[in-house]
This record gives sequence, structure tokens and C-alpha cells, in this order.
Amino acid sequence: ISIREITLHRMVMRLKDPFTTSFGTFSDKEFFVVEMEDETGAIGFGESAAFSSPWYSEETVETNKHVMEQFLIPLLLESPINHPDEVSKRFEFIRRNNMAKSALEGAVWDLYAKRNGNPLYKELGGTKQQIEVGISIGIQPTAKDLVSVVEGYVNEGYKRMKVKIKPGADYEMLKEVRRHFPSILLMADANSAYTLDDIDTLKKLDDLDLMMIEQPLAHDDIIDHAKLQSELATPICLDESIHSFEDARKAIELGSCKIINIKIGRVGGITESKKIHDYCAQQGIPVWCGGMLEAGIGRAHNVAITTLPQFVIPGDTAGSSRYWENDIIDPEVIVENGVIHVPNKPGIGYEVNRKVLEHYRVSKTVFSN
Ligand code: OSB
Ligand code: MG
Repeated sequence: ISIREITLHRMVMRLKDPFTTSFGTFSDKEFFVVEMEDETGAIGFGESAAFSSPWYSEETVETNKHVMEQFLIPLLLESPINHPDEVSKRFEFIRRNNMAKSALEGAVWDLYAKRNGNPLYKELGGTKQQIEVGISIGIQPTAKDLVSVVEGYVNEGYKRMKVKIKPGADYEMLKEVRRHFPSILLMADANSAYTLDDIDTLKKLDDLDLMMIEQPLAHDDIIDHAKLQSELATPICLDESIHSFEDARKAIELGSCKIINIKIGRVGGITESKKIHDYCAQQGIPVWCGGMLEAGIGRAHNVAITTLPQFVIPGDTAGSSRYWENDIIDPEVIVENGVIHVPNKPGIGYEVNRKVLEHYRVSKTVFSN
């Protein structure tokens, strides 16, 4: 594969509804669509995951731009590659900046699958024709609001409800949800809002029959999480703390979590995601696919990776209409009864809608060799 041209489309899309987490509220998603063309004219697409502000991780839209333009794109244009697995190796000496790496690697994977005439999910070794999905629900003003939002998604058929929590908006709110819906699959995501000083609050959550609690403690911790897990019946799932296969191995070895949320961007791409997936399968650790409020291209990559067998828990890949007035892919991601039917067309399996892409695009930069 000889990459001839890489185009960065800088995008801004307004979310239908602002999304609130323990660290802040998102109203717009700014990101890059990466378009990549090889010597045969095959085209692949990737999407950057970082947010505008470094709240979730240290990466931002601007750092993604800087690192892609100054370091990663030249490395891709420099010489041909044989397989997408080589991309993460080529990028390895650049420290971190996983979301920048992943945006480019995702486009290489799509391009490679299209060259071969295969759906991306099959190139990854995926087996499922349909995937089950849940939904992530932002912090609501009151328990009553939360219950009615949950009810809406239960009626839409989503298979698992994830509720964002923070100190002061946790046990009592979740208790109300549990009281109204005694048998739904329910979990909480704290996005690092607690410390071990909050252990009494966190232990109370054990009463609510949660599937898991996601990232209760610091974004860079695996030690305190291990202490906490030894005191909690509810499984801990790590999100922010896991940036690589090595992080996953260490967290599992320490007993810091019993479940892992895999986000392709956070771990630096599909190749690293597969490594984590395979290791978790070997260790009997369930995984599921997280989300970064992606538009259609990012969601399509998430759908593809979720077809791997150890993705045994419904992920956060909700339908396009949950986020966007108009998504950038055609058809949009449709969720029916909590299920996405995996497309069988080559590559990511969805067409990029050029009209919508251009509508939300604020600038475009082309790199070629
Ligand atoms: O922790 O998974 C997270 C959204 C923004 C930042 C962090 C997270 C989230 C979500 C929503 O939970 C995921 C999605 O619906 O794409
Ligand atoms: Mg999370």
C-alpha cells in the first residue's frame, strides 16, 4: 500500500442535546475526518476522537492536528506498508498521542479492506452479523428527569443503560432508576470523579445490582482501583486508565478491574484494540466498545471492532440519530431493538455523505508526496 494523498477535513458538528459528564458538558463535537488515497485510487476514512478541551485525556483537536501534520502524516507518506498492523509499529517511537495515531490508522484499515474487497469487520476477524448496543446517558438535573430519559431508551430497545454519575448525583439517582426498572442492565460511569475517601458512597452502589462501575477513581490510576475492587462487589470497568495492551495487562494482573472498555482512539488504533481484546479473551475479562461521541465514520469503526468475539457486553455505539441531525455517513447507523446490523459492504461498510461532510466542514488540508 503506497499512500499518495491524505486529506484532513476539519469538522464541527452540533450535538442534538448537550451531553454532561462529571468533568463538563459537551455541546459541539470538533474532529477531523481523515481521507486517504493509495496508488490504486482506493480511498479510506478515519475519524479523530479527541475533544476540543483536554478534560477526558490530554489530547485535543489541536494536538491531534499538530501531531498528525508534523509527525505522523510524513511517516505514512514516506514509504509503502504491507499491512495496517505496520502503522502502529511505524508510529511507536512517537510517545502517546493515541487519538492522533488512531485517526490515521483507521483510514489505513478502511482503505486496506476496500482494496481487498472485504468488509472491515471480516478483515479484523469479526464474526457477528449483528451487535447489541446500549446507550450512555449524561448527568440529568433530577432523578425524575433521569428516570424519564431512561424510560425513553428502554422503550427504544437499548440493551444496557449507562448513567453518568458524580458526587452528589449518584446513589439516590440510580436508586430511583433501579426502582422503576428492576431488571434492566444498568451501570454507572464516574469519569474519575471519586477518590478512595468516597469509599462509603461507592460501597452503597453495591445494593443496586449494577453490571459495573466505570472509572470511579483517577484517570491515571490502577493502584487505588485495585484497592477499591477488593472492597466492592460491583465489578470495576476501566476506561481512562487504559491506553495500551501493557496498561491492560498490568491492570488485570493487579486486579484493578474485572471488565475493560475499549475505545479505539484511546488505545491508539485497531491493531492495539485487537491485542487488548485477544489478551482479555485469554484472561476471561469481558470487554465492550466505548464511545467518544463520534460521528458516523468513528461509529462505523466501532461497529466493526465490536464484531470480535470477546465484545460480550453491549457497547456505547448508539444510533446516529441519538447524536446528530444529519450524520456524515449513508446510511446512518440504525439501532433497532438495541441491535445494529453489521454492513457487508467493503471497508467500514457505510458511504461517506460528501454533501453533509462539506456542510459541517470548516477547513480542509491536503498532504501528498
Ligand atoms: O467516558 O465513555 C466516556 C462521552 C464523552 C466523554 C467520555 C465518555 C462519553 C460517553 C458517551 O460515555 C459515549 C458515546 O455515546 O459515544
Ligand atoms: Mg467512560
